[in-house]
Amino acid sequence: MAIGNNSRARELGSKVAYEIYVRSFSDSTGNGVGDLRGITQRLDYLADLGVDYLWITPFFVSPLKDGGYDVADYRNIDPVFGTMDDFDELVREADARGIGLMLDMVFNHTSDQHEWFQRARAGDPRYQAYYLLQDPEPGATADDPGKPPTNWESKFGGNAWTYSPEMGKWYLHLYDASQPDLNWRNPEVRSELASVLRFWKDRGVKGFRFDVVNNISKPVTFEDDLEGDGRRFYTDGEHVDEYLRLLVREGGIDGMMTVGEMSSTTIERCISYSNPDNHELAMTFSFHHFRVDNVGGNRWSKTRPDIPMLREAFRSWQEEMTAAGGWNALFWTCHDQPRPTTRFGDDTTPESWRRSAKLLPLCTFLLRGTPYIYQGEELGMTNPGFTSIDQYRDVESINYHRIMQEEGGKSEREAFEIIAYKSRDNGRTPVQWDDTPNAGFTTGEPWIGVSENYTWLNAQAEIDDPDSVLAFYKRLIALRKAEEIIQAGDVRFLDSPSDKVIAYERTLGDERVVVQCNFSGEPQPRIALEGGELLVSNYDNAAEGDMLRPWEGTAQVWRG
Ligand code: ISL
Repeated sequence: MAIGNNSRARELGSKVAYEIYVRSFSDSTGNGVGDLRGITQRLDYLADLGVDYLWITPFFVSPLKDGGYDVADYRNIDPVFGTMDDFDELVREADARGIGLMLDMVFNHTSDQHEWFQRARAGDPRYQAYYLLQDPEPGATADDPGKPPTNWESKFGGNAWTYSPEMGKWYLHLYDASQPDLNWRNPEVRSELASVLRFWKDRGVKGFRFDVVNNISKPVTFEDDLEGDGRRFYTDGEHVDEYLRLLVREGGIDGMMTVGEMSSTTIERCISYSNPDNHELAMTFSFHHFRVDNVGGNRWSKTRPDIPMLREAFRSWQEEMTAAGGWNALFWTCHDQPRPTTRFGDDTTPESWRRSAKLLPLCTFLLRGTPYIYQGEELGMTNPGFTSIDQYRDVESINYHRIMQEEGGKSEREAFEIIAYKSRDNGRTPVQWDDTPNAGFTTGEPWIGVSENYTWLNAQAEIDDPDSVLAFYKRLIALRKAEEIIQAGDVRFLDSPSDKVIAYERTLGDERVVVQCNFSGEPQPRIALEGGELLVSNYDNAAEGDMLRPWEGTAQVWRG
């Protein structure tokens, strides 16, 4: 093991985080939107599950064009989500249960409703220097501003520049036009953002998640991308490490629980961001395992996941990050992805649903890193099976539904099928708490529809069932906390006996754990090993003979 820092691995490796997409978690007021008090009311459930940290998605003042990732005021809470008193109460109550809060810092961009952008728009040069503005070509008018400064594409579709007639300038937005990118070259921007961290740390926050933080360092001059959508010019830019170190130092958060969301990144860069010697972040999220069901590299496509590719994504990130002292966040999904049971498992029969909803965490919880559960995943929640685009709320999904038809030559139905499989809203339907109307999420009209399967797939039904997906998550969390080998052991992938099987081993001293996972509904060959005891399985008994059963995951241990 090359890390040479076993105590850090034990510390980070013994923790489990849980992501709350606040709008869809639990509504305490009946206005149809989840809120902070809703979280407080569910803390006993979360404590019983056994998680250590709650990453809560943005609840700051926001016009909610992008679900709160468009922040208009970093220091105040949007009334739709509650008040500062609600927040303080949540911190206290979570603390009393040994749970720390992690806040989501959206520092690549603000909302266009943020005071900084409003002032920039009104002509204040000090605030214009907070954003990335470019002059238009000569002769530009409000009606005809000419060509945008570059051909870069916004991640949500369309050009990444919008012309502001008030300023007479173009501004860059890697996301929606209502999310102007901040200018991190400006030291004032950097210190403003560091002070936001201190503000929340002083209120008792225990950690932070940084949104798309590897996109903060943009080039000095902007040029067309003749090969792609522009991302190669701003992804993992020249100064990201330096800016992160500064932010961590000035924000006073070194050594805290931090995770950076790294979009289109590399293993090499993530080693740098998460190696403790660099005093940047504790760990990183990367998305390579979400590429396994892109057809021809295109995310807006639908196919079953390619398991050898999935194995290679896990293998390379696990082995290479470990070898160089990096640390991975382990996750199957988040608020930007469809439900993993539908996507990587099989939710078409009750049996395959239950098995595969347990296989997925078994496969990742025994890897090296810190697991993140996304709300409802621990229940095995599925894509909702919406039937019309009117049921979707997400700006990205609605844009791409149109773009696929206008530019991709798809019929409405073809475009819709892809949205129904890949849309972020598939993971944003309300958490299914019980079998009462709206799944116990709200007494009002939910902001987005509830999946119809809530009548049988809900927390209340699973809490009392020892064979439930929920019970299995609890077991895995307890196992991770009990076993040093899972927290801190080395990791090595084993040759797969079939292209549907992912197998790896963990080792620590003379202990060894071997994990084998069958990502299919058919029996698949397994690596037959002598001796060892069953550590955990999603079947009642150990696999016998040389086959894994449908969706079987098994871990065996040798205690040296
Ligand atoms: O959402 C995606 C895929 O559906 C990604 O491209 C996503 O935009 C990317 O992972 C960045 O996500 C983060 O920043 C976005 C916000 O919309 C996402 O919710 C957030 O997780 C802009 O702030």
